[in-house]
Amino acid sequence: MQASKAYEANFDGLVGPTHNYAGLSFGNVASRSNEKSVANPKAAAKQGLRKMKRLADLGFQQGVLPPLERPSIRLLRDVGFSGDDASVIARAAREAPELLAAASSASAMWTANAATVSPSADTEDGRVHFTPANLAAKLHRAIEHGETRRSLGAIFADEARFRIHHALPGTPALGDEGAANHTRFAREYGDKGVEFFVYGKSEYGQGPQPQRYPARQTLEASRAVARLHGLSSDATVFAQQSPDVIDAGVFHNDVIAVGNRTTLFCHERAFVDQHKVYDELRTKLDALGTPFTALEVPESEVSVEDAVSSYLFNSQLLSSADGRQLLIVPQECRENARVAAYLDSLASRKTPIDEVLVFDLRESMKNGGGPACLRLRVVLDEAERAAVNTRVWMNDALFTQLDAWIDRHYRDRLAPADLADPKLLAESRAALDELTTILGLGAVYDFQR
Ligand code: SUG
Repeated sequence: MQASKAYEANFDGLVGPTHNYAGLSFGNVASRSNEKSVANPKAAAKQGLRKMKRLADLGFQQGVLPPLERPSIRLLRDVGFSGDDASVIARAAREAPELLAAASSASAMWTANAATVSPSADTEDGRVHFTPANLAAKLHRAIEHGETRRSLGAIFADEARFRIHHALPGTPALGDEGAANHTRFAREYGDKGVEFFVYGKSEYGQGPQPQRYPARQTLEASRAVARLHGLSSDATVFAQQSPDVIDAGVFHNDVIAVGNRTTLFCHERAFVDQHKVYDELRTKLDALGTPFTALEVPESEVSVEDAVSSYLFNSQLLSSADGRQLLIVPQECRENARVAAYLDSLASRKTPIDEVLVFDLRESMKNGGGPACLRLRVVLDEAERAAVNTRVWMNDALFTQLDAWIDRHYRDRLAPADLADPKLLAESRAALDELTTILGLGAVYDFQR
């Protein structure tokens, strides 16, 4: 049977007005090394918006996911600060600035961590399944999933086509970081595919563990998501990330590997028993009549350290309508001589990558978020695409509206001390209030009253 035509849509997170550098992510080298530097939320939002626009202009299906309401007054009240909102912020700034920083993070911009998504071609009930990630490893991220679920519900509202689960219980045994640790292979997007789940450690099983930095994703969480989505065991592969690379700063699999259709682009040190992983992927894809190519980058050409500093693998691998494969990389890849040489050599090698496009995402990169972190992939067939809230698709009009909206509401400078400024909450609420109308989101924000 011919599968219906389907597309991979990318939903990028719009950077929120509180974007800042608080050093909240131990194990994420960029986050820690830029701690307390001054951020530019306006530039951050515009850099992300320009990526969305360019990819939409190139003919890709590009959607927008809204920021969450930050600072989270709810978190600050949950940890015991009381009084009116301004007093809550003032007391938190005085007594627990680290909690105020967690409550203020704009981390929902990295929508690769918003959820894991399985297309309808893979799921038992034929719906697109979403499981918001509990992000249990970090406080500032663990507070995202409830609001993320509301946003997804406002965009993928048709319950006959979309199933939005609750996040897994937020405990270390079930630590889940979403699509950053998940890739899907399929011949055409609408065909049944093989879903590839990568975990950092098993809570109850055997296996090596990182020593220096935390493994955020567990095997138990990955298996739970596959079960919830109704995926079959002959079309799923679970692989462990090398503990050594986690210790070198690879806090999510998408910092060392990216997959698209029949291609896996990764570093040679990405996985435990890497060749067994390829074999299992190849065998399971072969059973579906789907070829598989692993384009592996050796340490001798690009070290893990180069991969972490340049984010070569935090790239988007996209199939254009004419069948060419594009690699979307951050400009840090051009600034690293070995990575730049590798990318330049692609043209003369026989690889599945036909073209490389470079983007300035400096503001997000300084927090460890490259092109792939900023997007959530959702494969949709025509009917599913038509069921998505139409206002979130990027086009000239939406770009112009959002660009002006950023100009109206965003600061161009946000230092850590500014998080204590009670005006930031009012500014942020005013921005999101207006965004609700622009994106047709209904009552997605409750403004925590
Ligand atoms: O969870 N950084 C994020 C970056 C997430 C990147 N996502 C993917 N790889 N898919 C994180 O570590 C830093 C925030 C700060 O330090 O202010 C932060 O949360």
